[in-house]
Amino acid sequence: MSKQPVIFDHDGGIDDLLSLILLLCMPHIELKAVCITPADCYPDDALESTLKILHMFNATDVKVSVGNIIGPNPFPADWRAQPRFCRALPAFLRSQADLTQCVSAPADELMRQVIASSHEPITVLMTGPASNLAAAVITVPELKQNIANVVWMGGAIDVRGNVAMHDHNGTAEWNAYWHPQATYDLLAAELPLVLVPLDATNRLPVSWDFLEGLSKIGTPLSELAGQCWAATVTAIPAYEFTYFMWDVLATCVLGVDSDALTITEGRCQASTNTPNAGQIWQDNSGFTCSWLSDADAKKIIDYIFCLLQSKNAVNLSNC
Ligand code: AGV
Ligand code: CA
Repeated sequence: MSKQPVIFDHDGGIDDLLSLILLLCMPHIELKAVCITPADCYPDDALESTLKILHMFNATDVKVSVGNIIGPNPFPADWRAQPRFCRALPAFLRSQADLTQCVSAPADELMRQVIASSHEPITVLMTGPASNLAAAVITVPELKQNIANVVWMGGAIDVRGNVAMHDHNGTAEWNAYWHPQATYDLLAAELPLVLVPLDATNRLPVSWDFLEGLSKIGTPLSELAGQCWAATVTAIPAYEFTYFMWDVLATCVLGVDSDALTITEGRCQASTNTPNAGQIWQDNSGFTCSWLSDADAKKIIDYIFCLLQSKNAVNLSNC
């Protein structure tokens, strides 16, 4: 069976890095490129951690680029600094960042090149704002024909959002809010899109039960993942500040049995203005898309635990 080619566009958060690890564990996935959106991170941290994770998996052929599109609504600085913690872990310090994997073209251009040159329609997984893909398909609409599907962690459809700003009514999710125009443009492109909104990710908080289950696996990879997730628990237990497996769930959509997922098809609209910039809601006159309206947390966690027993991390002997 041939592998499914994938472009991964992430924004360097702790769960974005965990998502990269899980993606590299999936035997049916062939990662072609990693695009970094400088959103919920500082891009130097995100680039170095990305290259080091690729090295852990000996993924030397994967091209990497940092984007230069900046949305109008910056993430809080505390959140952007959080993933620097991963850089300080011994397994990251011991790993090597191969800068020759970086291309000089910005991330939206790398995306165009990789989509256009793919021998079969490619999947785009996005766990940060949608800016790079939106720019790529607006400038070169023919690319749409070579996109098999798009999975995007973004939106809050029938639940409240997670943006708490003075000029916002709380209906948006942060990835959609960082660059509301890109959110609108992505929906308007009517790609074969599955949104992974807060409706589904709310099922997967990083709980103590989850961390205890993870601690029992005992592989170098599960230990490393456990250390990364441990860095998120200072957010527990206030609801607004709970850390969820937002991006990790979106990543699992690429590989978990479909009976773990409830996907709803419909039409959605997105706002680009205050007070609800970045809100995505169901609207019969909106754009065709589908979204993960629910997820079976137990099946997803079993799948994550299974992936973390992968032998793919050949350069990660111990932590
Ligand atoms: O809204 C979820 C998105 C995901 O892509 N990000 C974090 C995930 O990578 C923003 C975010 C919401 N709440 C946060 C976030 C928090 N408490 N800390 C860091 N980032
Ligand atoms: Ca993210």
